[in-house]
Amino acid sequence: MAGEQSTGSARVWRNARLATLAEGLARLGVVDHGAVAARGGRIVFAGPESDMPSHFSEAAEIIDCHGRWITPGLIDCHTHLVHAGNRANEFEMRLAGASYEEVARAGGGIVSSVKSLRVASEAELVAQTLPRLDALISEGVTTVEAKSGYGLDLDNEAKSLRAARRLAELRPVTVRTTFLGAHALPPEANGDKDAYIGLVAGPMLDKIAAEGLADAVDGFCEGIAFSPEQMARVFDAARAKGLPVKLHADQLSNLGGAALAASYGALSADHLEYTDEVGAAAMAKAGTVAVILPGAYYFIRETKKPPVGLFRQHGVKMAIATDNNPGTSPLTSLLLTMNMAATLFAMTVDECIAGVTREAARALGLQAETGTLETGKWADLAIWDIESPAELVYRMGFNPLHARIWRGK
Ligand code: DI6
Ligand code: FE
Repeated sequence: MAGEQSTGSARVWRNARLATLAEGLARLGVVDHGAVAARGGRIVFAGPESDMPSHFSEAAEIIDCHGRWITPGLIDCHTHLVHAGNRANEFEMRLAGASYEEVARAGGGIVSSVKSLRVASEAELVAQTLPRLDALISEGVTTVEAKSGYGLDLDNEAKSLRAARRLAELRPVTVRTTFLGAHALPPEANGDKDAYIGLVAGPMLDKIAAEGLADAVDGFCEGIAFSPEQMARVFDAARAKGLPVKLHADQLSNLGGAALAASYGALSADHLEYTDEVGAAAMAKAGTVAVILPGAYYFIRETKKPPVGLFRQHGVKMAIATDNNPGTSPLTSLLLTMNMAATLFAMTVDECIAGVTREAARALGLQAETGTLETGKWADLAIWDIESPAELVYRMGFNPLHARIWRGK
């Protein structure tokens, strides 16, 4: 009986090659003849098959992986997945020569997505978002972050976050929600950014925190959005609620966003094309993860690359994400995102794979739960029909996923 207790309903994936991504191991922590065992949704063993306790090989449900590779389930740590409609029209304007900032200043941009989201019901939002979520899931994503930021008033920001929470009830995936009230100025604010920030940091955050709708707080620190001082007011309010912060920083210009985020101990600073050495050093000191978003860089044809070399030099951890959003990154492939990070920013294969697993978990504050194949973590796995991990980064538009396991199933 004791034996049965200890095996419970364990499942074992054997005869596999593992990229464990365990911290501090060289080259993705590869195990050539590996096995993973899970029970109760958690990993109870991951390592060489010859080291696996024998009770797992005796009593568990055993899946032969025939030498396939297993990585941690992928994590998309920065998305604006919940949105309504699309902005293909603005894409055409930009193809005809307008810049992203020009489109935004002409009343398009984020505000046009706000109009679409406000007239959509929560159910409609969920229905429009599910195909994007399914696209991510089909490539092995087991955790996804979803921001608000297209509601820009209390009811619509709450609606957006509720829709994000609902996704996790409809699909086998972990959803982390982020309140991005400070994304853009809504039309009814009549240009008064300080007054709007007062709402974001006051009644909006009060209600969203009270309802437990957000796992973190984010903002857009940029000339076309909010100043470092305004973002600091939002971060002070988040801190008072015990919510971690992140920041869209230095995407189109250097306002010192990375350093600001670091000074609040932010989980991550994201985009970072214009971040300088002061910002990189501050992030390293604070343990703030750099979230690299090549989809947005590509789609708005930015030419300034994020300072990946500086992040390496200073030991800043780097994650990679889709930034899925209707304006600057209508991208729902984390595999393609890895290829872009490698091709556009010369990130290595190992950096790319760590960037969508271990470091993406860190960017969400989930490093104790997911992102590596290690005992105690959620049994979130992706099983791939590949001969080497480099293939995950190398291909463009091909999906070699064999199976995806979320919480052991
Ligand atoms: N930076 C971005 O790239 C997205 N948000 C942000 O702060 C763009 C969002 C949009 O254009 O809808
Ligand atoms: Fe974003």
